[in-house]
Amino acid sequence: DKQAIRRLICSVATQPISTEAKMEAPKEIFLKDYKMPEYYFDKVDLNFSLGEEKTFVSSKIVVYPRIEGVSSPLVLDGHDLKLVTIKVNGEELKKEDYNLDSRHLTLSSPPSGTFTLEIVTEIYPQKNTSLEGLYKSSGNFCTQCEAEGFRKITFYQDRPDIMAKYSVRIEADKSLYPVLLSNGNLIEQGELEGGKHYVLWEDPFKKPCYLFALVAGQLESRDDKFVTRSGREVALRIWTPAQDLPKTVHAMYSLKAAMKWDEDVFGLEYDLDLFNIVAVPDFNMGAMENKSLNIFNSKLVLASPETASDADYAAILGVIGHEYFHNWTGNRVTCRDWFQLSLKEGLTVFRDQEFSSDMGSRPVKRIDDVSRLRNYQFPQDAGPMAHPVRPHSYIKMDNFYTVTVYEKGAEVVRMYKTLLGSQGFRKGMDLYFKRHDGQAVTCEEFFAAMRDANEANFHNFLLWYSQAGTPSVKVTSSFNAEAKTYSLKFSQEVPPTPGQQVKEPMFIPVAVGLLDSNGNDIPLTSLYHDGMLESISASGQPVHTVVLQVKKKEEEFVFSNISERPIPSILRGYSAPIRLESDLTDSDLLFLLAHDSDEFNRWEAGQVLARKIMLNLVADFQQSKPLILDAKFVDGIKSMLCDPSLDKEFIAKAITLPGAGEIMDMMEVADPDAVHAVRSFIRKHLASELKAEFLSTVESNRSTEPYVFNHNNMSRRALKNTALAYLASLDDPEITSLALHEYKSATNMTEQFAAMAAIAQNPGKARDDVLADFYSKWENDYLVVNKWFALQAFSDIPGNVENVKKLLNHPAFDMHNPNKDGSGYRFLGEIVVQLDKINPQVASRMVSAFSRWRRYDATRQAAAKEQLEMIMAANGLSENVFEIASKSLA
Ligand code: 0A1
Ligand code: ZN
Repeated sequence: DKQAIRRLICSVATQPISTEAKMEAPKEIFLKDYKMPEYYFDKVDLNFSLGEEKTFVSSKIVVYPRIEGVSSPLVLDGHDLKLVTIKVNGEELKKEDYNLDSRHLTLSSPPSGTFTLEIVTEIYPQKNTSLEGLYKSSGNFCTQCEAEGFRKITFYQDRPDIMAKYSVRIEADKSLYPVLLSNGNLIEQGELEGGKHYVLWEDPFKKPCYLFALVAGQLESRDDKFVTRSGREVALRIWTPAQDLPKTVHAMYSLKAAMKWDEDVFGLEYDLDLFNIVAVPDFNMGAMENKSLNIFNSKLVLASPETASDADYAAILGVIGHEYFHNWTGNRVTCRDWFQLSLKEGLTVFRDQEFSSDMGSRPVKRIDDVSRLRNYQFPQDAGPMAHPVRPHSYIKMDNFYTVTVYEKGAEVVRMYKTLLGSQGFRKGMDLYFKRHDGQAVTCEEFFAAMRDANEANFHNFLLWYSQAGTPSVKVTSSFNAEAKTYSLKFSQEVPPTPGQQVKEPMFIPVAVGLLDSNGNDIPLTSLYHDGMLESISASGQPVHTVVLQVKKKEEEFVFSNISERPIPSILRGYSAPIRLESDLTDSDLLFLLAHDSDEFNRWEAGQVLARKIMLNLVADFQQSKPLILDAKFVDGIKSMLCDPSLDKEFIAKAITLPGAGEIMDMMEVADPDAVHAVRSFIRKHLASELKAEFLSTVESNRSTEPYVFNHNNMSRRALKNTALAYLASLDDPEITSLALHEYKSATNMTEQFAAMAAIAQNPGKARDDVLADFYSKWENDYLVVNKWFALQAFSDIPGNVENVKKLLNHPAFDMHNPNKDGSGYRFLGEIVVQLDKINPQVASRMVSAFSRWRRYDATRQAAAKEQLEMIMAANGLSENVFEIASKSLA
């Protein structure tokens, strides 16, 4: 089509493409501006020639216009690329036929029908320190394309609604890169001249470019297989450097468990004959769900009893599951645009949470997930970076891989299940796949599938996607003995967040049970609501938990046939991501702690009580009053600790105090010193009052059996380690030698590390010695050394910043540490500026530590603000860091 080619409008490239291209003013991108692409890509053939200095990438793309016969400009994204040649329908374009700037390659009027576009680019993976696009990690090539890294590999419409079928040919030196991997099936391989070889991969499924992956290097695989329920045999391979292969047993177990679980619970089968996982040491996130070629941060693959803790084993199980589950929720059905990220992430986190629950203890998993939400997501939702589960705008998408999109997003998915029940939820999922397999869709489509499959009335549920901020719900109760009714009155408030001053009431599912005076669940029969009497037990079966649908700013529900004043168990299983305030008394809470059949709420009752106590003590501390701990609280903890009927991991959770972050989040002005002092005081007090019980807990939970990753054994270790940590707070030489004994006799990392951590609570020679010993044991295992470092970096001991600096010059930092001199702030500020030049994604994550500066006292505020301003003034700041720093100062 020579005519069409000649018609391409010529303009001048504004800037040469180079790695030093100047940053343009950061541009904010809005959801409301979404436009469908003018062109789609059908088939993409990529050809990589991997070299030591440069890599050539050739692409051949079949392009067709959205509307046949209409030609509009085709804008391709490209960043840090050197354009070598560009052809349309086989004809090379001249410089004047296209427009090239530092971020785009524009063909102003391409042919108006289907055409082929061929582009050759030159890239420099060896120089790529950002860990996005194609880069090198420990000598191997690997890729990371989500969210917008593919544009660093070749010119492309780098957006998830462009889905195409890919074939990938890779050629490279055979001795340096014996293994060459990409997505899909291996079609062909062979030798080439000059010591080179090549492979050809073909992925039969359409995919967005963010799911593209390539790996090349010296790797070996652990091989296994999985037979799907329809009888197809899938080859499973986990790739690592040869010496790490023994540490992939647990990852393989996790993968097979995930594959089976997705079949059993969601009826979802794997769709190719090969599934690869590659572990790389340099990776910005946890892992990535590239189609059939998942790439993982090594710490989420490699484990052995001696080097990985129970928490590591559990994280590996969860993340292997997460990435695998993305094959359906993310890959087969993907996102229309990046604002919809939670469509795949919230849903997939929900799925991995459920998987881990089914593989271990459901209540304990729920407790962990809710704690995480409270400690990380609540503060985000109350700070300058607060954004809805589906953000309205972003400068750099990388900054929106957040606890809000992931964890709050998972809570939103969980609410559908709470409202619809397991079967209704499954019907909704089935319909979602039936309607949208192979498509790039939005959160509304997920909502509609849930609604339509169940003919449900979801009212204003979609507000969960658009309103930021954690709703606050107050509930007051009253019992009417004559009428035998029990009323719960709810009122809700959603706090203002940046750009959203006024909020509408949300649709909040509140799961409620009522306990009688013996602690048993009262059968619930009917309730009055909106002037109507509604039956609760439609099937005639007794119902012990009912899900109230709170939709208005103020709303009352009245249970009938209640003959004694009940103790309410509200928000069972944490049925909505809200802050709940109730009129429960301390004795109600102690009663729930002892009796609630909902284990989550049992734990929660203890936490509510602990939070109350901690906040009161913080006030006392601030007024220099003596600190006194309520004896009833000590008794409550004691009875949990000594209750043989309880799950040990549950006990470990139930006797652990709420984190400092959670308490500061509830304060008008966060006071880290006071919270720290109060938390230490309570821990010490409990340890000294319950010393005998803690000691016997440690003793009775030792084991000489070899390490097994299962709930029983993990529970035992968790309880033992929690008891030891309490005891160590006493800073008593006898306890130190006990901990040292545990440290020396430990046969697994869980117990060895916990014993070291216990000793390291207190500064002194024992601490220095055990840290030195541990380091010398493990200095050759970087994953273990990372743990060793993290322990010290996050330590509470006085003067810790100097320790940390001295140690490794490592960027770790805890905003909660009391470092009034501001040296910690300067330390972090400098690191951010340096790191931003190398890896903007990680640098911007570190700036987030400053983002809640306004919550602190004047001295800390000044120190943090100074650093934020210093960062903003730095030369050549990345968009990533710019976005967080500027929003934090706004
Ligand atoms: N989709 C991955 C997370 C991920 C996101 C971005 C990345 O690079 C910037 C890497 C991984 C997941 O949810 O696991
Ligand atoms: Zn994910």
